[in-house]
Amino acid sequence: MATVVLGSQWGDEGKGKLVDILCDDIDVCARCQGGNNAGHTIVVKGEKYDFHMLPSGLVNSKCQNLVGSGVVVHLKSFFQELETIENKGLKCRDRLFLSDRAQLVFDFHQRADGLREAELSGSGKAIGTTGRGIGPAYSTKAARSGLRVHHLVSDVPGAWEEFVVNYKRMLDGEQKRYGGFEYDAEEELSRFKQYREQILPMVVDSVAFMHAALAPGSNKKVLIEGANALMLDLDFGTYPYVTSSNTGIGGVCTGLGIPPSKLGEIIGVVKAYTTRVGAGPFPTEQLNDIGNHLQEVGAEFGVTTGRRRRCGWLDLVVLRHSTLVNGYTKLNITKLDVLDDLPEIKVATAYKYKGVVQDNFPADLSKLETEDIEIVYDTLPGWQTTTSSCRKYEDLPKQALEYLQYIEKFVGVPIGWVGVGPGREAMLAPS
Ligand code: 2SA
Ligand code: GDP
Ligand code: MG
Repeated sequence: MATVVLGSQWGDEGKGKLVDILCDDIDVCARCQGGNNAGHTIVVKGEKYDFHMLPSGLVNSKCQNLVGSGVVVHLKSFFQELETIENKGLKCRDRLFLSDRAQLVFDFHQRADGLREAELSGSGKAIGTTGRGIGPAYSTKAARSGLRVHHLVSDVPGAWEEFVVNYKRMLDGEQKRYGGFEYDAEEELSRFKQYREQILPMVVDSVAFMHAALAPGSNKKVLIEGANALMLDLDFGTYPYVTSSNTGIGGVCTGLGIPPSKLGEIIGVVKAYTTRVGAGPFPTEQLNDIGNHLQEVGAEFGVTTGRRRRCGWLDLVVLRHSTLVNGYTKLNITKLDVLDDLPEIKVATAYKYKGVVQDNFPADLSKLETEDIEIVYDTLPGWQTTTSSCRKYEDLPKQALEYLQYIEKFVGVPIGWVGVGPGREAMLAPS
């Protein structure tokens, strides 16, 4: 059975750190969706690793890593990321695999991403994407005009010529849509010819790869690393202020070709407060000293774009919605230490619309923008002492334990881990 790690809020909960810790005992780590929009930071013995498209399991030298079929792959960034990690002393190439069904991201997808954002910003509706071409690449995939890894590496006669024809058709489509921007197609195509040789040894049929790893008797332990988070899910997040993949549990099955019956533990990673990067609703956002305090103490900057993250209180309405969709069996609460100095801590427990409690997170985001919406908070006492040096769950201050129990009780899912710092050693597990 595969263990799954998913973001439960708007991303950057600290998924990478948990994945790294679990990978100590994992044989295969797989990414199922997203692309190099993600940013997963891992800190090992003071050394920092930032992963964007590659699985965080690469830090563990015994772990094989798969970029699954649901991922959109910008090959230039793929190789740059690989080189950056290898320069830190990790040997990766012989244990990194790429699905033959993964979609390719071209530079024109990134251009289209920027041009669409510029278009939307005219009406104040820009999404605040990472500019990595994620939306346009998933759009060409859904429109059935995209190119996949197998198209690039095919040895069928005429495959390259066919690749070029389809590439030009796709580029032409984007240029028509965005007013004929200048573009050096020949340069990109010649690069792709080189990438072909470079990726060939890594390309696998990921369905066969995953099923071999999960086969009874294979004795392999598999972990699936979610990217982004449920509130950025294309269907269940704050649409249209979302990314273009299914970041929830659905994306795990569709992005790897494995059935739900192969899924074991589903771990929801929950930041002890909430952050969001990019535009869109954020009911518990604190545009005040509290928000600034969380941003500064939590060092909340985007790992991919360097953008300042918006900050606010923990939103249990969001967490309940996320739990319903993803079916967490355990939670990892992270960055508890960031709350250390606060005299009191608030958590949102309900939204009221026109005075009536809403049971679920609304699909209609405009409700959240009216004066008829009220965010109901509960206030808990802070602990005002440092937790970052705690190395046992039981050593956490009483008020911190009560805060954790409050979350556990509200969502009805046990806490398996609590983070009190960025390093591997700063992860506590209740006995
Ligand atoms: P996109 O680029 O099309 O996926 O953007 C759509 C929305 O999804 C958000 N998004 C993210 N939110 C949080 N973290 C992400 N990764 C980076 C990080 C972000 C960064 O780890 O810090 O560096 O800015 C991520 N990726 C996508 C995005 O902000 C849009 O709201
Ligand atoms: P991800 O996208 O979910 O993997 O999260 P990011 O890596 O984008 O952001 C989480 C940030 O918080 C990273 O810089 C981590 O090193 C850091 N981090 C993770 N867990 C903790 C924690 O428990 N406490 C503190 N202070 N930092 C943490
Ligand atoms: Mg991140």
